[in-house]
Formats: sequence, C-alpha cells, structure tokens
Amino acid sequence: MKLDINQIEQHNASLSEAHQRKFDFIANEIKDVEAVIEKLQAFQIAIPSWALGTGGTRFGRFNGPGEPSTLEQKIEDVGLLHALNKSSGAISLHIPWDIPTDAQKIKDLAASYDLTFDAVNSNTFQDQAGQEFSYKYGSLHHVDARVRKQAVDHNIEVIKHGEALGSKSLTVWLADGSSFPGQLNFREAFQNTLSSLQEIYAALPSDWKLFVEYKAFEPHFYSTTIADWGQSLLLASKLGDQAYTLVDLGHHLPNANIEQIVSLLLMEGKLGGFHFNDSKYADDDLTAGSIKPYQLFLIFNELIDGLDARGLDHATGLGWMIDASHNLKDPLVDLLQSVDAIKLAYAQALLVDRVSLKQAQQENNIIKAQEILQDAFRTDVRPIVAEARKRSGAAIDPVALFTALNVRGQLVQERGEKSVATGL
Ligand code: LRH
Ligand code: MN
Ligand code: MN
Repeated sequence: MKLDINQIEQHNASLSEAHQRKFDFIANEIKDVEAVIEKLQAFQIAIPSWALGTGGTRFGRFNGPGEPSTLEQKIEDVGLLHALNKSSGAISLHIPWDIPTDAQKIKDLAASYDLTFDAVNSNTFQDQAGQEFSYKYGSLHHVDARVRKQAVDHNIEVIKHGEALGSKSLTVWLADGSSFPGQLNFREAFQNTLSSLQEIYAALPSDWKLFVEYKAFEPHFYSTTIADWGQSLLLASKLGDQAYTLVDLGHHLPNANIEQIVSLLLMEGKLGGFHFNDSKYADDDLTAGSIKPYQLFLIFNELIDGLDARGLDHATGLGWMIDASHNLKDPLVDLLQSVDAIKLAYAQALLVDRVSLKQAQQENNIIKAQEILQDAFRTDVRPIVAEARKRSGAAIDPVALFTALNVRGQLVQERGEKSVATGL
C-alpha cells in the first residue's frame, strides 16, 4: 500500500490549529527556530531491513500480523514510514537475510518511494545452507585460513550487491569471540581479523566507507574479538582512511560514557556510523529514547559539537541508522517512535547555547554548565519537530495517523495474518 498525500493533508488540517498554538509558543522562545527546523528537515535516519518484523528473543518469537515477507514488502514498509515522517529516506540491507536478486528492479522500487540504500551489512555470524565451512568458532578471526577466506569472500560479495544498489558503505559486525578462558589466543585472533579486514578493505570502492562495529559481549561471554571502541579504532586506524568505527548504543558495558566515546572518535575523524536503540541492561535493542533519553541528548550534544568542529554537515557527516528489535510493539509504530525520539534529542541538542557553555567551562562554572544543558533538555521541542515534519509534507503526528488509517490492518489484508519477516 502507498499513502495518499490527501490523507496526510487531511490529518494535518485536523491538527493544524492546536499545532500552531503550541508551535508559536515555543518558537518565540528560541533564537533561530528556522535554522533548527531546516536542520531537522534535512536529518534522515536509515531503517534496517531486519527491524520490520518481529525479532524475538532466544526464548521465543511471537510473530506480529502482516509482516513483510519479501524485500519488496520491506521496501514498501520503509516507504510507508518515510511518507509518514519524511525522515526515514533510506534502507539498510543485511545480506543474505535480504538479497536483491534483481538489483535494478529493487533500486527502482525504492526510488518510487523516494528511498536510497544505506550501508550494506555482511553476515558471518550464522551458517547458511550450502556453505562449505562453519562459523561456529568465528569468521574473520578463525584459526583456519579457509574459513577466513570464505568470510572475506562473503564480504566482497556484499560490497558488490551494495554497489549495484548505490550503497556507499559496508558495516562489518563480527560475533567472533570466545566463551571460555584459554579458548583463544587474543593476539592471533586480532591479527587474523586485521588481515581479513585488510583483504575486504582492498576490495572497497574508492568512494565507500568501511564501518567496524564493536560489541562488548554476546553471543560470546568471555571475550569478543572486536569488543570495544579501542579495538575497533585500532583496526580502523590500521586499515586506512576509508575505515571508521561504528557505535551501536547497545554494545557497551553498563554505564559506559558513550557521549565521551563519540566525542573522541569524532575528534580523531574516526567516527563513521551510528546504530540507535536503547537499553536498560545490554544489547536490548529497545526503542530509541525509551529508557535513557537524557543520555541520547548528551550524545547528540557531543555529536553536534564534534561535527561543527570538523565542519561536517550534520545530516551527511555520519551514517545514521536505527538498529532495534521489536518483540511486543508493532515494528512500524516502534520505528516511528524511534525516529521521533532521535529527532527530539537532536532538536534539544541544537538548542544548547554553546557560547555560554564554553564560557562556563572556562570559568569552571559547573552549575551554569549543568543549567545550560538541562535547560535545553527540558525544552519541549515536540512542536518544532512536528513543524519540520509538516513543512516536509509528512504527518504532524505520524503514530496517530498510522493508527487512524489502520495501516497494519490494511497490510494484513494484503499479506495475510501469518506472513513472517526474515531477519533476526
Ligand atoms: C549485533 C548487531 C549488528 C548486526 C545487527 C543485526 O548485535 O547490532 O549491527 O548486524 O545487530
Ligand atoms: Mn548494530
Ligand atoms: Mn546489536
């Protein structure tokens, strides 16, 4: 299904008066509200193809109705999101979960929804049917050179798929690690990973980026070969200028200061991409901003500071993506909520008075510095984000419109109650 522009206009007209009242109230309080709105309109967050169905946990999966069972249907879903919020203009594919067999057709279909292709993701953490060697004991770090070669070849194939679609980056996340002391020689595992990544890097087109994603633990529980930003940065630095660290918010040990991590990576020019989600405990993959909204704001505060310091455009300077898993809520609604939460945090961080903050820091005026940050965080920017949506031709309240139009009900009619998405 495709949304009709009239449906959005009608929805916006019905909310127009109340929205205008709230917007005028806050717009008067903000110095350059037009600049904030423009930045919000430009900011796009890619949607991963694996987040459109039910993720499940290792204890079970309770499928939702009308899940997209083909890549075409996943593109249709992202098209719906983008029509509702005009902020989800790209899709990120995980291969082989989603293989674009006819790339041109898939590209054209995406273009018909005004979508482009974000990073492509390789998968060497599961065995696929017909595969010669198993990844049970790892992939790029494996003790056996034949397994490493198989994993390298897969990554090169993923790059080729990405090239056909117009992607400009490859994200590599490895499950490689060990669950028992003594299982691995850490140095050899790291060296093997580096030389495998070097082979992949050599196959990277010159206008592409390679994102090295790290994760503290899971599926292994004693060591992970690329466990933290230090290990990722080391690899990215050794690989070269086209290699960067990718930060997934759920991939840290509890209470890690992620805002400090992103600030230093950006300073070094080595922060490449971002996976948004939220968590209480570990890689919980919950809706962005649902657990720690202040942390999300503080991260954006550092991102803006760092991007501005390097003269980088906020919208295009880094690869922005959601990486979440949906077990209870409708994935499409959850994704609308995530995109909204990300934009709210971004808008709040744009309000930070950076000149005064710098001055407060110079004077060691902790109270003033805290007041400046919290003043921005406690500003209700919802009408500003809604105004940006409205001006872009999106819905003032995407979740309300999704519900009012019974989008999921219509998808169930088209796809059936029992259609199941591939992915996590
Ligand atoms: C690993 C991860 C990585 C994968 C995705 C499915 O936990 O964050 O980005 O590609 O989940
Ligand atoms: Mn991730
Ligand atoms: Mn993850």
